[in-house]
Amino acid sequence: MIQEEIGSALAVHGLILRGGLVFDRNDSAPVGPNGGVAKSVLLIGHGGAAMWPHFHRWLTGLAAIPGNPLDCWSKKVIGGIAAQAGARAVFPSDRPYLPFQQWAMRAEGLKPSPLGIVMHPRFGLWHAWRGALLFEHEISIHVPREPIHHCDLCDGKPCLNSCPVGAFSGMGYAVDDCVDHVNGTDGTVCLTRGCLARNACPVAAEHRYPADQQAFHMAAFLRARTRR
Ligand code: B12
Repeated sequence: MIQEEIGSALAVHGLILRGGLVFDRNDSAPVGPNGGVAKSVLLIGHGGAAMWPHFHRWLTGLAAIPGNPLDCWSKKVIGGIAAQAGARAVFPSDRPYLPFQQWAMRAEGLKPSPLGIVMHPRFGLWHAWRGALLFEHEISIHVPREPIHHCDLCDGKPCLNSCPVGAFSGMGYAVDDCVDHVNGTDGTVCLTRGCLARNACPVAAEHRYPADQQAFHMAAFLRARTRR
């Protein structure tokens, strides 16, 4: 299966190929499909809410799913494509955590926003990764020219002034303050409409997730934090 075919298979589910990289000797590359060390990886994710209707349709009518249903859907869809492509699929929620953001920044030439979430030139903060395909051979990778980093051009940085408990600062992300707030009675807006800091970003507002998707991710994030 060549990369265009993988891209077409993903598009049916609202997913996209998000570049890739050939591991170098500074990487502790994971194991590939045949048990050897992987030589390369292709990243898979979504821009904006494109995958949401596909996931939602799949979820509707299913009995309760243990764990995060989005992880379950990602494993089903991407696992199937990996099998056809002769690759090993790995996922952002796999333990121990794989450095998805670091791989992705190299693959697409991206940089983090002040929130820590990686900024995308087209989708702003409204994108994520759902999996990756590992290969034991080198694949040909298109290396992007360094894209615009919107945060460099953003004067007011409203993302840093919009969290009700100041969880985002130059000191990093105060996860416990965020979780305590979102779990409390004053956190209803964050819980139902999504992170206020992320929503304050003026970039790519047209790709902002719909309210039900934002509420889904916030609930999943709280569950992940509690399970730790
Ligand atoms: C653990 C984790 C968390 C932890 C935070 C850990 C921390 N100390 O900051 C918790 C559960 C709190 C969390 C929260 C969120 N996360 Co998170 N998280 C992860 C996860 C599963 C592992 C990170 C890791 O340890 N990687 C391994 C190390 C070696 O790699 P690294 O690149 O150096 O990782 C560092 C960063 O990823 C950072 N980090 C992780 N999440 C977040 C979130 C924020 C806001 C910040 C500042 C930093 C941060 O912590 C790591 C260690 O320092 C990654 C997926 C992955 N496998 O990377 C998603 C991931 C980083 N999270 C993601 C997202 C979107 C979120 C949320 C915004 C989810 C939401 N609600 O929609 C929230 C933020 C809360 C909010 N206010 O909205 C996305 C980021 C997408 C992007 N565009 O960059 C990822 C890549 C998952 C994905 N499927 O794409 N997350």
